[in-house]
Amino acid sequence: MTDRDLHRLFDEIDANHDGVITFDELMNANLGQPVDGWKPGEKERQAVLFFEKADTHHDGRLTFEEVEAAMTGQPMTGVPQQ
Ligand SMILES: [Ca+2]
Repeated sequence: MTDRDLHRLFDEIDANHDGVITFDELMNANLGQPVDGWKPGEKERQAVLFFEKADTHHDGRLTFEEVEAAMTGQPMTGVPQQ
């Protein structure tokens, strides 16, 4: 994923375009193809895991920098990509 892809993804998830992603925005985002084999509730579980991992400020919101660090710091597992 390039930096440009990441910005596009961030904008897509940031539904109200205030520059931060809330958990609700993450949950409501259409993250593309469902992942094969995900059980009901798996998206929620993965979203919680991703949010907890990415929210290094622990303020309940994800900035672009937090998302970037989470996405590039280690390979994404489970969260579907475009
Ligand atoms: Ca937002």
